[in-house]
Amino acid sequence: MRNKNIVFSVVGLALIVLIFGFFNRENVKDKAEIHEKREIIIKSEEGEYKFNLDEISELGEEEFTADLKSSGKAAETNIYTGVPVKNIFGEKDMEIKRDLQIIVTSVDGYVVALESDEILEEDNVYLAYKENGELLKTREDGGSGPYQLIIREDQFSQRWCKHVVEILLDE
Ligand SMILES: Nc1nc2c(c(=O)[nH]1)N[C@H]1C(S)=C(S)[C@@H](COP(=O)(O)O)O[C@H]1N2
Ligand SMILES: [Mo]
Repeated sequence: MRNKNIVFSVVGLALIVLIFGFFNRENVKDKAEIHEKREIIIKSEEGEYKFNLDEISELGEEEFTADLKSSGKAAETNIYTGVPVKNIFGEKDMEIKRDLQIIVTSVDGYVVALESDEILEEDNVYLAYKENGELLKTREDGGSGPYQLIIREDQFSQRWCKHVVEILLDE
């Protein structure tokens, strides 16, 4: 009797995993396509918008320095080119209210959470597409792009989400 219950539980769990995996398939494929085309999606309750590199670079491009701490290496100061994340939402008149979460998702499934208050700060949170004058390479080409989140004031780089495909303003 107990064995039977265990078997049912295991089969049940396996089914749940398969079903979720099936529905997630399209999602994973869409993200890979966006990554390959150097696009990015901005999302909130108000809607969903896709940008390409040209469109992003017109949203107040800035050059700035930030200290990258890669695992197993000494910190290095790099020059990045990018736009403040708040400008991307501003372009679509999406209001960034205080005390909200911003969820940044990458093509490899890495997810980073920020507070909307951090996005609103000056000179802190950027979506970068160049490092030391060169376009960030894709994951396949061994880079951290095409887009990487740079949080200048973070002491460590674990929230510097590489290969960003989506930024969600979670209301
Ligand atoms: N997409 C993605 N971004 C990521 C990570 C990751 O695994 N996937 N690792 C983070 C961590 S822990 C660090 S320290 C920085 C730098 O990573 P690196 O050590 O690979 O250069 O990227 C961050 N961004
Ligand atoms: Mo890290």
